[in-house]
Amino acid sequence: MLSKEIETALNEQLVIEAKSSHSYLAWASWAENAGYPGIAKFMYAHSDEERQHMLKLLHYINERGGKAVVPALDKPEVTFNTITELFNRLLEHERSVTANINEVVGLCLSNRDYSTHNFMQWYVAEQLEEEALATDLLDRLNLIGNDKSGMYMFDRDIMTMRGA
Ligand code: OFO
Repeated sequence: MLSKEIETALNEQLVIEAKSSHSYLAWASWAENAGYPGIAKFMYAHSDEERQHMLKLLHYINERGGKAVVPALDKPEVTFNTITELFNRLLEHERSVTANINEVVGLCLSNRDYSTHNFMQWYVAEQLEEEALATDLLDRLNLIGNDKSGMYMFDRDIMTMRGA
């Protein structure tokens, strides 16, 4: 049985994952309209992954005797002038998700909830991967700069990448 404090923290994390999925969906649509089919495909795939992260929490909360709450979501922000700006936003976003996950992990330890601590390790590993990928993509974009053919290749290459 989950403690109230852990149940609340997990439900807050569920909101964050739902918002993530929503943001990636908005970014995908933005990229599609801006003429970047590869980036759009990557973002759509990532949006689906974030939804899975949300579902994983939802099932865990319910299975452990808590009540998962499906939240209402605000319209995500999509005001980018460049692809680099979009990926900077993405990295900043993932860093803030990691910080939230670390908070939940710390709370599990102080509550001696080792099962949830164990469950959360999957998210810790996932965030490591996501931040590493976002950093790598930003490094590439910084190298490309304003080079149009470089951007074309970036969009082509990202098409075959896993949505982090
Ligand atoms: Fe849920 O992994 Fe990113 O945010």
